[in-house]
Amino acid sequence: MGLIIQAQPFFALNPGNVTANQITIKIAQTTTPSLRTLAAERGIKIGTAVRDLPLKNEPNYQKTLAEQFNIITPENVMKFEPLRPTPDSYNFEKADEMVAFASRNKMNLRGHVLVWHNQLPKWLKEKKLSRDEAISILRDHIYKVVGHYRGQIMAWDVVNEAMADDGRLRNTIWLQTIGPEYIEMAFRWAHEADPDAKLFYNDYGGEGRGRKSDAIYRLVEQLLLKKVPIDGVGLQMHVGLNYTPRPQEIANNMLRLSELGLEVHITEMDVKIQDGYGTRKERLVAQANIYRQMLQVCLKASNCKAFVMWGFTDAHSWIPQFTNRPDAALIFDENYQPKPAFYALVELLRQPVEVR
Ligand code: 9MR
Repeated sequence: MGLIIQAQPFFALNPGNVTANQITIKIAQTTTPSLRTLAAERGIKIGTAVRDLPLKNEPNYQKTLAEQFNIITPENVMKFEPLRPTPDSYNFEKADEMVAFASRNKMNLRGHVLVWHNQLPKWLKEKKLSRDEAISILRDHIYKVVGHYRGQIMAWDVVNEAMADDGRLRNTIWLQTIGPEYIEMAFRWAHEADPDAKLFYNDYGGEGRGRKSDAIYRLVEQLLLKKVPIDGVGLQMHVGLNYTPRPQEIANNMLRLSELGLEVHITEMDVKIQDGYGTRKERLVAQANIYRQMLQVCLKASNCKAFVMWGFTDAHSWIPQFTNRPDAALIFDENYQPKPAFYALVELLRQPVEVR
């Protein structure tokens, strides 16, 4: 009986206090295989964004994270601003802690993010940069950061959100100072710094078909024609009960990217419920269906290798702060209890491949 309690990869959701003779029955009723075990059997990574503070301070956060996921993305600590407090100094402390946590728990990492227009340090935003200066700053940053983590990052989000919603390149500091070539430069520098890391272009709003996803497709197609080292496209998947791209369109988009030889990762999935209809319970069921559908699309696409959510507990999600409204967009509630969305993912991963 003791063997059953300790058997990995199962974990007790509500272990309770039971006597030795009751243990087998109790555990059988309340254990669920972990997402990471099931995902590994399906040949994909399942993951989440991770914040430094709860990782440091909340045992439940650490425990659930280690039990359930086999890939993590630092939510903020690898961004330009925290890593580069001054032009001449780098601060890797928090990011190093996360990398060490991943290593201890046999998890992979998605590095996030090398080139973005947000979360840039004040010294950089306020500086009047010549093209050469901008190139030098960005190149040094990429060499230094990717070099520091060489061999430890499975995939880097090299360029993030470079496309505007109208299908033109977003007018960012990098476009203004360097010009559109900043994108290919960034990929080449990242590849030089870590030839084994997979290099991704990552964006939101281009999951299904439409102007933005077509523009992203053309961008990566051009990069490949120029022999730029790019391995994949990240589909962020910040969606809500009222606006979720149709699964068939996402499948279609994944297929055309696979025909270019590119991988796809779902990189930042969450499902807002604040704009939906019905009781909370009904919304959580609708949310579970969306999570299920999106994982299903990924499982069916031969080039979809990772399914990463933008957090896992409603206690730590960017959405309430961003929308200024309460929400519950993730798969565990604020007390780290699994929600219908968690069970929907487990159930889908448990199904034999043929019936999916
Ligand atoms: O979740 C991140 C939040 O904590 C930060 O305040 C915010 C700053 O812009 O960035 C959030 O993460 C974003 C990610 O890096 C890129 N895609 C969109 C994510 C949500 O805004």
